[in-house]
Amino acid sequence: MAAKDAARQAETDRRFMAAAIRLSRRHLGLTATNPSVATLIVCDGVIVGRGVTAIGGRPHAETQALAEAGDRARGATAYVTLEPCAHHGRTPPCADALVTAGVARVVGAASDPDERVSGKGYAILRADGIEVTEGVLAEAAADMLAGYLNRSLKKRPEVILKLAISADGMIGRRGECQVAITGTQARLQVHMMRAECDAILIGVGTAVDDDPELTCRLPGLEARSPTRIVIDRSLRLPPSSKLAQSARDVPVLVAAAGDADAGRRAGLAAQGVGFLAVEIDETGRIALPELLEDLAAQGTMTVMVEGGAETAAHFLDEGLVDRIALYVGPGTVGEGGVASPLDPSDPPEGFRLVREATFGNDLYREYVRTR
Ligand code: AOF
Ligand code: ZN
Repeated sequence: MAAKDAARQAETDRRFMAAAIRLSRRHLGLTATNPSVATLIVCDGVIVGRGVTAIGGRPHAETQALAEAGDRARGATAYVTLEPCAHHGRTPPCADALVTAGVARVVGAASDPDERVSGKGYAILRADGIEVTEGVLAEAAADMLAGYLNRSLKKRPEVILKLAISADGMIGRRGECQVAITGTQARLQVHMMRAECDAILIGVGTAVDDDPELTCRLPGLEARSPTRIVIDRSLRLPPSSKLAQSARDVPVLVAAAGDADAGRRAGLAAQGVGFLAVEIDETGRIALPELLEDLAAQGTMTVMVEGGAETAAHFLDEGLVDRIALYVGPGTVGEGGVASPLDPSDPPEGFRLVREATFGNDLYREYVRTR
């Protein structure tokens, strides 16, 4: 291929892959234990099939895109955000489906670390004479698949710490219910983040002080509320809290020590609250690494930590935060404020800035861990 044609092809590949990555976002938080993956089938520059991993994880993206494309898949190019699977799981291998459909070329973004796939998907395609281009927009795809890749490679979910900080460096006022730090746009944005995560986690102090619901309340997306987890060593979650009261509608899991009050445990269980088995570390606190390992083993890919200062500091101190979503509001809290565990003026050590935006009067900065 002439250099100019190759450059044009690379540009076209990036354009379609960017569209596929955007499509894959649609089912983030809805496909556990599977990743949300997207496929586009492109014939003569026209998208003739599109698929995103179905809610609940199956069918996979490729089979849906191929079904929509029908005969037009023959000789076409397939754009896949994750290497097509190679294993006979609960569905037949997507690599085989691409071969059978007669696609001429497959363009992939991220490789699949799942040991049943890991290079075998691309190998099946190549063995059949399909042209394969790997790694197109690999970084952007890996960012979208961060939860899945984290769970596969580190055996724990991606931990996203969300912090809303006032201009004077506070995250709220002690003993008081929710203090408004950010405006409407930022709050809507946080609800979208909740929709895209598998679980949302708070310390019991926040549950007692703020009595939050932790649901996604965006119009039309109410059904996308993630599982709510409370770190609650001594089982202080009030049965009258919004969390306990709504446990039958949206799951609530409490991480409490084994010796916590049996009566309270039974009462919460009767309300529909579930419990996570936990270990206690040498500081007397719930051991977070083991808790995260257990959550990953159950399929959780992303956990959003939403409060409060102590819980945020605990995750930061243990080096368990992978991403920080930081909102800085224009107002001050003043007297009685609870100081943020992070200084909003300094980039957190060991993190790099990946996104910056303004939502109304609030500043948004997103950081990911560098190591
Ligand atoms: C794909 N396309 O859309 C997704 C894939 O349990 P199974 O049989 O559904 O397989 C789960 C594995 O499939 C998962 O661990 C990951 O490797 C891959 N996900 N693969 O070809 C998709 N979601
Ligand atoms: Zn598959």
